[in-house]
Amino acid sequence: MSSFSHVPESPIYYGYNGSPFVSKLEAVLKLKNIPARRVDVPLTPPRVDILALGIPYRRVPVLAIGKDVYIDTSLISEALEKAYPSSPILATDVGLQKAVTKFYDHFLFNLGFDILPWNKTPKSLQEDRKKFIGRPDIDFDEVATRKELAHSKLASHLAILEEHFSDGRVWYFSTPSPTYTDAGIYAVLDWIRSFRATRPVFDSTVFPKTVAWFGRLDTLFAAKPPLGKVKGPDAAKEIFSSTFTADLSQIGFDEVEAKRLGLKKGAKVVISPEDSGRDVVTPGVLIALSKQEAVIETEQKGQHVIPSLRVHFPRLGYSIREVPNGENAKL
Ligand SMILES: N[C@@H](CCC(=O)N[C@@H](CS)C(=O)NCC(=O)O)C(=O)O
Repeated sequence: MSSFSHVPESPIYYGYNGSPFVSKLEAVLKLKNIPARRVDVPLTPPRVDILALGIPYRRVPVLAIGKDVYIDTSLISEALEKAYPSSPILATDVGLQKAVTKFYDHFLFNLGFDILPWNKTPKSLQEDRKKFIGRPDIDFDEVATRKELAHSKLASHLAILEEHFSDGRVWYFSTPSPTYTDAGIYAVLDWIRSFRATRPVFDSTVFPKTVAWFGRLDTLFAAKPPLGKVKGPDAAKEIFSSTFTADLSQIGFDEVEAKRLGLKKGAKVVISPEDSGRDVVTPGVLIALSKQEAVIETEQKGQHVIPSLRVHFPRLGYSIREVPNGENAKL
């Protein structure tokens, strides 16, 4: 990554307390000792401070390094590793780390969703999340009846972790310090543990090595200084006026993949997640494309012109499609 100026010392991210994916990012930031600052956004959209950047993407977290905005904890973590190489978290088995962490992101997040005490949540949140996961008829009372089943699945996951840690390793990949994978599994398990009913499942007599690994991370994170905060309007001002931009030549433009996708450089596209939150698309002009990343430049026209930013999406888990001519007005 290169730039016209230095990498900003303190990148800005958007999120709220209680989100396991925001916690995953915060775990990564703390492992890397990056003094990032958070813009607090509400639990449900609209999230005006993210929209103010010209980015409709509805999930959190989102992180900006200068004028480049990164989507998804997977790509955000890689971008942080490139921009802030000290205290590496992807120093070994990178492909395996990405695959394993994706497995835990997916299965443990879905499990946590089943364990969440939905009966104590406001109706408005329930309605929003039904839409978010694309299951308008989900019955949260029925989900509540599956709690014990979910606890049993959690025990099966902990059994796999126990098997993994049974050789006495300190961190997931036997590295000198925790990696991206430790951060990812820790954050989502910590979220699940926050639902009190799950506490007996984390039994140190049944899963001694796993509970000890969890405890080591609790201690390590408790000793880290807290991350900072910044207000949305100040964050937007700082992002728009930043002179730092990522070097897109490292991503390049993969013509073979572009052909497979039916896209050309400079095409007007929309990108959306393939799982949750897929009804919200982010429009822009396609400026870089690789097998792992797609970058669009936001193009905002209208009453209040918003300066362009570059928004980076992972390829896996996101779909890109060209906007037919007739729809161009929406960009
Ligand atoms: N794969 C995404 C998942 C992000 C995600 O699902 N975030 C949740 C919060 S934990 C979210 O945005 N939920 C809907 C919402 O808050 O509006 C990532 O790694 O960043």
